[in-house]
Amino acid sequence: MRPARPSRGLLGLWAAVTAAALATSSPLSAQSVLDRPPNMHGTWVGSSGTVQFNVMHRFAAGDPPERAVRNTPTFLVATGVPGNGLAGARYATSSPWIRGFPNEWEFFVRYTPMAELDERSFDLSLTGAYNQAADSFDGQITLARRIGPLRVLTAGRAFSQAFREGEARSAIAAGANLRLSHSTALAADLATLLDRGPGERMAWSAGLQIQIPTTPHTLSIHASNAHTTTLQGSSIGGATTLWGFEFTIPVTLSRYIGTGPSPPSDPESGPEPSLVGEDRLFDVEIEDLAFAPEAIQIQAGDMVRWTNTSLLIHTVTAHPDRVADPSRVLLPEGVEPFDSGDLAPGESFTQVFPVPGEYIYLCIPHQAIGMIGRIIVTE
Ligand SMILES: [Cu+2]
Repeated sequence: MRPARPSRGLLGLWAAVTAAALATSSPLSAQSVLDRPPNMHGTWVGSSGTVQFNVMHRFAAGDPPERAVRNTPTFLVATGVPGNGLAGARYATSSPWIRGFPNEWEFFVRYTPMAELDERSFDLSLTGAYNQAADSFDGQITLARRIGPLRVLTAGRAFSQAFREGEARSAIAAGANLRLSHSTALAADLATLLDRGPGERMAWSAGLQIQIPTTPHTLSIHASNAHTTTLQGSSIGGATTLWGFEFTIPVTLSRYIGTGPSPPSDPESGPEPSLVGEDRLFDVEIEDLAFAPEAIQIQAGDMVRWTNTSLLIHTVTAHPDRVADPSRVLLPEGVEPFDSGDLAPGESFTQVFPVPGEYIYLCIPHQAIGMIGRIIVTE
């Protein structure tokens, strides 16, 4: 028998995470399977105004002679909440682990207080969840960091009532994505309950992760012995290998209800310009799915240099004819549109701004998920 442990600490953690996640500024971000292996949730948080919808299916052929194909879909719906948070639910079906409850609802809140995008050396993410089938409060802490083409993730998980069996249990997981190119990665992970019983195997997965060119969608084609990707479901493996895929669909709500994503907030006081001769040069970094800073204020005649520090291709585009929704870019009257064209990782693009006014530009490959920036040019 496994020792039963009190779950009060876990409940406390869950409450704290929930409260923290409901607390304040949201980064532009969408989920990409390039940043996480198939059975790990990663540290991504969405932007509010974007609804993330992910569809995962895993298949296994049954016993002969019928060899009926069993299909275990997991759906995820989530949206960013202010304060680097994400709130959502997973609905996982045909799970064999919770007796009498094959369909799991998992409601969760994620909070990522530290992110590499904010120039930290790692991502730290906390998740609190309620698994309705197991009637269990679940928690997860995830650490992730990038080392060259590798993104490494580790997670600790705790369940107040694992698999509805009346006991608190915990699990650990680790995985990595290896970037092969700007749009493909190999990924794998392993997870284990810390007190595995008979018939309870480690959960594993291995997959090819793909960013579908010129769309905000990513696709994972994978194999795993885990049936679902709830926190509990991804912590236990079975004897059969399931084959499957996951497709991620960010839906920008504001595209459908009018005004477009709200333009970036007021310019930050920084960055400090450098001098090129007598001209001032401001640097903007192009990160994974965001311009940093998102908004800057400069003076007429200043230069701005964008540098792609991410592993994806991006553009800097203020050209109404080249974007899906021309109303989302803005140029002062009479100013020539500009477009960097594709910027590969490491490349940069410089533009001079002689005309005062407000400029709103976006990234063509990631316009649907609100990758947008703003420049205020004063006299
Ligand atoms: Cu982009």
